Amino acid sequence: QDLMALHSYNPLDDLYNHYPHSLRNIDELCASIVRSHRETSQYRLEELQALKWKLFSREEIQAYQSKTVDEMWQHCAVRLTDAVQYVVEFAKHIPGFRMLSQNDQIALLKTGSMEVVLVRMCRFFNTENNTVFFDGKFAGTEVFKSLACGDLIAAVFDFAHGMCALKLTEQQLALFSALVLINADRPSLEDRVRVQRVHRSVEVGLTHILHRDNHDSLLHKLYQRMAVLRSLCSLHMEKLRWFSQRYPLTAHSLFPPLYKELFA
Ligand code: CLR
Repeated sequence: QDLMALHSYNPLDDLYNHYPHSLRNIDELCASIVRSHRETSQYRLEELQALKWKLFSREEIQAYQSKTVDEMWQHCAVRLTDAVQYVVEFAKHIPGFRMLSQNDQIALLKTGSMEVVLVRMCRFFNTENNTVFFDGKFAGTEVFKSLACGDLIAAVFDFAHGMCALKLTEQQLALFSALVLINADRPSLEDRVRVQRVHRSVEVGLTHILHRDNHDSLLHKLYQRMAVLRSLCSLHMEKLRWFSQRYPLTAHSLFPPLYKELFA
């Protein structure tokens, strides 16, 4: 419904008309976000490209499939938490993020870090065979069978596929990740106005980069991906509640503390 409004609103117009002097600041903001993304992205694209066809063997896949539900959940929770930790590092180096209160930083990470991990997943995804880089090799959905949440896995792979189709550059991906993270609609924020202000400046930065890259039409598509992200993350939370109910001991004592802190 609001998509038309979104489409016609260009934050750059505001900027060019009223604050031509702040373009330099926007460039600086973009540069820090891109640097932070680069320094926390774990693997460079060339490295991932070189590993692209390193697939799990039939035996290795069988070993994953014969893990118990709670063993596999624990294993994936550890991997996810590792990825989340890099997102926390990424956030800390976004200029406006550090200026927020600790409460608000945590509130943003609680709901946003998983979304950013899923955005980043497209760098680790091979669309030619629908596999994701996991535990050192590329894994298809069948590797995650013993988690017993096929619907979530299918939706996550679908999302990665859709993100890949947008063919974002590393800079666009960095700015989009920051935009996803700094969202004034998250629950339990103390200073929404301040978060909104940082959000706006990142939005201006992303718009600026897309404009420069001659790709203005991407903004609309990126907003659509944000809606899908929200539904994926609530599905993740739903699965986690289901799991914790069935395996309270694993969830309580074997999940990484950061995973529990952010999602439980
Ligand atoms: C995402 C991008 C990060 C590196 C990374 C690490 C762990 C990966 C994750 C990526 C993508 C999603 C992933 C995850 C481990 C398990 C998880 C493959 C590539 C799958 C979808 C299982 C989720 C299970 C939960 C329900 C516990 O920079």
